Amino acid sequence: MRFHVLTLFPEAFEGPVRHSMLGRAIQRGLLSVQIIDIRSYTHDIHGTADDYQFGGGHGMVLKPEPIFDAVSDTLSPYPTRDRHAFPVVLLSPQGRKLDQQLVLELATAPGLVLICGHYAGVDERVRTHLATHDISIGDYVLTGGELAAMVIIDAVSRFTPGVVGAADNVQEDSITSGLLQHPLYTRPSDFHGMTVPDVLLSGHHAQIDRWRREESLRRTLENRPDLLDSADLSLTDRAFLAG
Ligand code: 6GU
Repeated sequence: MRFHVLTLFPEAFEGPVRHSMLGRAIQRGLLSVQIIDIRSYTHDIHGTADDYQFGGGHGMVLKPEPIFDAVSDTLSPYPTRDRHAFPVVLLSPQGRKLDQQLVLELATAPGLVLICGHYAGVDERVRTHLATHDISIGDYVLTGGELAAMVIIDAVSRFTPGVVGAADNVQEDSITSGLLQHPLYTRPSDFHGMTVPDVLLSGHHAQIDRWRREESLRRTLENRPDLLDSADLSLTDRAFLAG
């Protein structure tokens, strides 16, 4: 998977993307993350990437030309067929809210172009004539699209074969299966009087599976009842939730 990020703040990506699991995947050649400074596509000596908005009002708007030129340059090395399959994602609070289904959809592409918005916003022609997707990561406002781009890079990378190990099987993600994950414990079994539930130490696998299922159901009901509508629930699950 190849990520190409257009940003006014290239420094923001120096640490985060190269650390940990993603850093190792980059070193192993499974992923690449190219950071493109939008300002390097400006033509005046001040590197002006933004301008006043037509119609008046507070806040500067990112100009279209540097962004169109940067995307065009970014895609030019790819064969025409791949260029058409390449999502060009605008990150903005006006976009469709990211969820695991959209992550999976993006993960099927050969790569992604991620455009980080800033200031009051981006010239609308970027959204209507350049971007194929407009994505928000949630109902809150960030100062820019950089953190949102990193969220997408992280979530999409998990679906690139080899990035996460078998132990972190992406098909078994609790969110993919529709329920929140059950509680996890490791040693010691008694930590300053905070003990591990007996059933987990019992060796009774059927009882352990039932306990985990019920804890998942309890947690989902408490924190994300909306997920229960589309979860695959057995009659036993329904009885537990009703009780
Ligand atoms: Cl993609 N950008 C900004 N600026 N704020 C956001 C967002 C994106 N997603 C949620 N809030």
